[in-house]
Amino acid sequence: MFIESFKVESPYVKYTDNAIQSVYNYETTELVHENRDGTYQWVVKPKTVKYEFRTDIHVPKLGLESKTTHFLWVSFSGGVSWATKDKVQQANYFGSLTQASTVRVGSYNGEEIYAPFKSLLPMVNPEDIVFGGWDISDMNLADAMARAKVFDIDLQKQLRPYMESMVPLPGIYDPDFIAANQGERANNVIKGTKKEQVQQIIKDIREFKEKNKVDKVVVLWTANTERYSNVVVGLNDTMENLLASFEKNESEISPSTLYAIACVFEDVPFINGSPQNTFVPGLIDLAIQRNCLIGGDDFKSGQTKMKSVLVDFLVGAGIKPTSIVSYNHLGNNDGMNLSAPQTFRSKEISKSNVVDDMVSSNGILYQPGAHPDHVVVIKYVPCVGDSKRAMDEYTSEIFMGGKNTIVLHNTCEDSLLAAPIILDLVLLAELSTRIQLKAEGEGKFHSFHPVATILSYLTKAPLVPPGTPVVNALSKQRAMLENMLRACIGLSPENNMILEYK
Ligand code: NAI
Ligand code: DG6
Repeated sequence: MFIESFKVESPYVKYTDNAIQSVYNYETTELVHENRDGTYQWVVKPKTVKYEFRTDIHVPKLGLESKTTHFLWVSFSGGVSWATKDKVQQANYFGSLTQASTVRVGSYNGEEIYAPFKSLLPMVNPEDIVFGGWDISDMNLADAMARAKVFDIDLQKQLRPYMESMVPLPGIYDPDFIAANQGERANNVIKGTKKEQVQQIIKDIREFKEKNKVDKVVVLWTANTERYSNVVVGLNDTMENLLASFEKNESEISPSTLYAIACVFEDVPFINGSPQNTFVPGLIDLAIQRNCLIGGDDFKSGQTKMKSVLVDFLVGAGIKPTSIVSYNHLGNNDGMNLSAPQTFRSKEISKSNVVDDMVSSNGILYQPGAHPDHVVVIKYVPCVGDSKRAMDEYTSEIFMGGKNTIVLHNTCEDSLLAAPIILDLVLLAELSTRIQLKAEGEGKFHSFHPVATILSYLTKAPLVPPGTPVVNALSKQRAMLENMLRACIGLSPENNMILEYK
C-alpha cells in the first residue's frame, strides 16, 4: 500500500518551526586484533554511538547552473503531454530516485506501507528550480534539442517557443582536454588567463543569483568528458600548489577544475557528472579547507548500474565472476567525444573500478589481489544517435568447476537515463547542505564532510574523502542514503527482518 506522506512521533524526534531534530543510536562494531592465550585473533565488539541530527526544513529557492541540453529536459518534465505514435504521453520523473521511488515505512494490517522517497525530508521541488548554464557552443536550446534527436517531435514543437531565446553563457574551452572533433562547436568561449576565466565564472554565478533571486546555487558538470589531468607534485597535489599554479596560468589545470575552483571560492556545491579527475588532490584539499560540498564522479546510469547489481548478487551468492566484458556503441555527441583515446581512457577508468569492493569482500572466492578480467569497449556509431546499445558478458565459476555465462543486451536513450540522475544529484546535494550532525562527545553540530559520499548511489566512481572506503554495490549505496535520511527523522535503518511476522 502507498501513502503520500507521514510524520514520525517518537521521543527521539522533534519537529520545530525551523528544523527536524533527531537522536539516533548508531549501532556499529569495533574490531581488535589481539593476542589471546598466545594466539592472535580478531575480536568484534558491538558498539553504540549516539548521534544528533538537525535538518533545516526551509527549502531554498534553488538555481542550477549546468550545461544546456540535459537540464531543460528535466525542467520541463512538470506538466506537459504530447502525442507519440502509441499514445498521449504525460511527462514524468521515471528514473529519479527522489521523485519516482518509494521507501518502506512499516506495515499496517498485514500490508507493507510505502511512501515516496522525497517524503522522508523536505526537498526542493524540481519545478521550482531556476536553470542557467555555460556552453562552449552558442546554439540556442531549441536548436540543441532538435540536434540531439531525443524528444518526440510533438514535444519538441511545444518546447521550442520557450527554448529559442535561451542561449548558454560562454564557457571555458581548452582543446587540449577534450577530443579534437569538438573543435567546431567551440564558438562561445571565455577568453583570457585561467585566473580571468575563473573570475568570469564567479561573476556569472553572482549575476545569476542576483537576477533570479535564488537563495542557493548548485553547479553540475555535464559538459564533455575531459582527459585526465596529470597529477604532479608541486602542480596540483595540494591546495597551495594548485592555487599557485592557477595564478601562474599553468596549462595542466583543466576547464572542469577551473569551474570547480570558482564554485569552491563562492561556496557553491559542485558535482562532476563526467569521469575525468576534475577533483585533483589540490582541489579536494581546497574544498575541505573551505568546507564546500563537492561530489562525483560520472553519472551511474545504465550498464554500470546493472554491473553494480549483478556482481554484488553473484559474489554475494558465492559465485565467482571470472570475466566481465562490457561493450557499447552510441551515436550522440558524447560518443563522438569518447572516440578519442584520451577521453575514452577517462571513461574506461570510471567504468572499470566499479566491482573492486565486491571482489575484495569475498576472500573465499578471490585470493588477495585476484580479480575478474574486466574489459570495457566503447564505439561511436553515428546512426544509432542517442539510442545506446550495451552488450555485457559475465562469465562465472560455479559449483565443482562449472561455468555460468550471463549475456545482457540493453537498448536505451542514453540521455533519458541520465537526466533524472542529474536532478537527484542536485536535490540530494542541496538537502545534505541543510543537515547538521554531532556524535556524543562532540561539542558542536557540524555539516557532513564536504566530499559528499551521500551521492554515491548516483555515480560510477564515487568520490570519497581521502582514506575512506569506496562502496560501489548499488544496494549498499541506496541503503546508506535511505538510512541516513531515516536517521534524520529518528527512524532506525531498514533491517528487513519483519520479526512481527516470524
Ligand atoms: P554532450 O556532448 O551532448 O554535451 C556536452 C556539452 O558540453 C556540449 O554541448 C559541449 O558543447 C559542452 N561543453 C564541452 N566542453 C565544455 C566546457 N568546457 N564548458 C562548457 N560546456 C562545454 O554530452 P552528454 O551526453 O550531455 O554527456 C555529458 C557528460 O556526461 C559526458 O561527460 C558524459 O560522459 C557524461 N555522462 C553522460 C551519461 C548519459 O548521458 N547517459 C551517463 C554518464 C555520464
Ligand atoms: C558510452 O558508454 C557513453 C557513456 O557516456 C555512457 O553513456 C555513460 O557513461 C553511461 O554509462 P553507464 O555504464 O552508467 O551506462
